[in-house]
Amino acid sequence: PIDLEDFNRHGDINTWLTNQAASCTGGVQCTTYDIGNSYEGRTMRVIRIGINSSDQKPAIWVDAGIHAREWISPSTAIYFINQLINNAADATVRQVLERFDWFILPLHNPDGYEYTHTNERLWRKTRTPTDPVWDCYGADPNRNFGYQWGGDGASPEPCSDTYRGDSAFSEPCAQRVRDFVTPRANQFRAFVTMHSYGQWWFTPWGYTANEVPRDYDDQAAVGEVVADAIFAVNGRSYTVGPSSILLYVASGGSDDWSYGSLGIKYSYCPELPDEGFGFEIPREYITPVGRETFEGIKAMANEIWTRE
Ligand code: 0X9
Ligand code: ZN
Repeated sequence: PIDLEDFNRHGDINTWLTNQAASCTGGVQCTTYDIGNSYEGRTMRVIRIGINSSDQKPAIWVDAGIHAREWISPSTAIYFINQLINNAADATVRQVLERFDWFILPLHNPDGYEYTHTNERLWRKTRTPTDPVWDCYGADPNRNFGYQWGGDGASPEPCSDTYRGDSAFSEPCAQRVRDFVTPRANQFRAFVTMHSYGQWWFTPWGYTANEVPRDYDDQAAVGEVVADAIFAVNGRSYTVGPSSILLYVASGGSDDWSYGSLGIKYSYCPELPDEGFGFEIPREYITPVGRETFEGIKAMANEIWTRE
């Protein structure tokens, strides 16, 4: 079993996903998809949650844990899943389940995540061997996606923490997400990939600061609705805008890919809070951060629904 007020291990999270899916009641339908394995052979498990689910229903994609050390991101995805399944009697939860199917992958990079539990708390990348001479491991999965891959802010050096990988989608985890999301792209109204830290609700582009997307005004307006909803819960302020302008230029991110390659208009890369602890935000914050972010994402869903 997992402890919802603690950070959990990959195997326990996967078992919990299966058990949660089996326990869905009250008209809520849950399905799990094993979308493939990581480099070290760990199963990547997605859960779909909705009311009157179908392959045509508008859907929202949420993934977490693409960067291994950003533990508050998977814990927040787990908070979402628990609320969507076990609090579906709540009118606002029910409404977002009626309007959208929710596809949630709580651990995009399970090899890196497990390594942060067993060996090195601040590991960021995957665990594929990259340089036998220097004994380096891992590519940055958020530099490995195939839109503007290899551009600015992504290192060609295998030992770098922002190594882009040998080629676009060289990392098994990035391939699995690509192969699962691409055929469903028409269903997805939003793509949200959760990171930490800094309290930003990033919009594209990541790869360039020289132009903003054609849809930027809509992307930013929906982002501001999210920020307001988050602020209303615990008073934490988020800043909305392109990561390339607010933080730094970085190419090959999954948010740029979902928008640029798949055309999913509302593509976001939130950076969850740190409370001054950086990546090592303590477990006491799991519930408050989960709660406020869940309010934010419900507000996002409803704002998108209203606009369509
Ligand atoms: O650098 C990243 O991948 C993200 N920041 S983090 O501290 N979590 O590593 C920001 C990514 C923003 N999106 C793109 N650059 N596409
Ligand atoms: Zn990150």
